Amino acid sequence: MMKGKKISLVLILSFLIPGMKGENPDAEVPKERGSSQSPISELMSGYKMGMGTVGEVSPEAIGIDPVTYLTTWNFNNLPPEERKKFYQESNLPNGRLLREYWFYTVDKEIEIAPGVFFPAWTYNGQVPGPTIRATEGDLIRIHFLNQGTRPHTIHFHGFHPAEMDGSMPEDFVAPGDTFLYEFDAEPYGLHLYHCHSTPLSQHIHKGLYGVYIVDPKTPRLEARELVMMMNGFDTNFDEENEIYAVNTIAFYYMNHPIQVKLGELVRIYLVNILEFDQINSFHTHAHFFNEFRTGTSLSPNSFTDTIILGQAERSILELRFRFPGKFMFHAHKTEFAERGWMGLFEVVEE
Ligand SMILES: [Cu+2]
Repeated sequence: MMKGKKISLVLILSFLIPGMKGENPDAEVPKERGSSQSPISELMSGYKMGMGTVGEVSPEAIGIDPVTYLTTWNFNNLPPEERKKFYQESNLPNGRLLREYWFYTVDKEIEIAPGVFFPAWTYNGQVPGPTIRATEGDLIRIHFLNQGTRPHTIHFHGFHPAEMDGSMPEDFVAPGDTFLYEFDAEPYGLHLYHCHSTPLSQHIHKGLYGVYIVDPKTPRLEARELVMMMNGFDTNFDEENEIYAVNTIAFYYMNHPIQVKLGELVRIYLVNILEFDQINSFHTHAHFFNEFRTGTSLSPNSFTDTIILGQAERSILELRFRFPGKFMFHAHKTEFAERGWMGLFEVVEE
């Protein structure tokens, strides 16, 4: 990183201060910017400009492959027999659909950048936790078992009775204990869940959170759908984050670009759970998106390329890519981007 800053500074100085060029009459005249033979590309060749990490994380780094996480809800990444252990659907006599989940908490070390390990608290061994997805009006039932070492809960955003809120001391589930959460899936939109045990900042930033999607009864348009949780990690426990990411692993989608098709409708379920920092943001390069804040209306709130979200704020984003190639997306808080919250879409023609 420091090396990059020095190179940039020298380049800027040489372009801005005429005297610097005059000192060396034999120096070649810099070619036009954008030329493949320019001094910039020579200097930067073989240098990643801080856009990524060296090395790779292990396949089991966060309990789920971040590429798989993008398109996984209701454990649809698991083979049928394995999936039944964590998710089952059944029809109730009144015609409603019951969606049952088996969740547990467990302490687990995860790898958030190559060689950077974090002692996480997890739902079902993964960070973020498993994505829950229902249709408005379904009945959701969650069998919760605390296998961790601290009292935990699952606090859902969305409508539910007081005894299902998972936020008061009497709601805390002690290690080894169980609790049954049950509530209707409403309102339709994009929500989240997280532990609400105390101290809350610790229970959240350690990794106990996940995405909760409620689809409207009339489905949204068919789209390539992607789940993204903006998060961060305080690796030295000074209540400031050292690593920032979307879906936990720093720069993962720089090294593994998210494949999308030219012209197809892409829908992003974007949630911000970042602890300690007041805001997070999301920016797409060269393309604009419709933003549906909290996903609770079918009319977009804005058409833009950058949004800002506080903790627990979330938006559904819809866009179509107009050009093939690689396009960055990242926090437009530069510090976060440089510390891992940066990725690529790779737009391919069919
Ligand atoms: Cu907790």
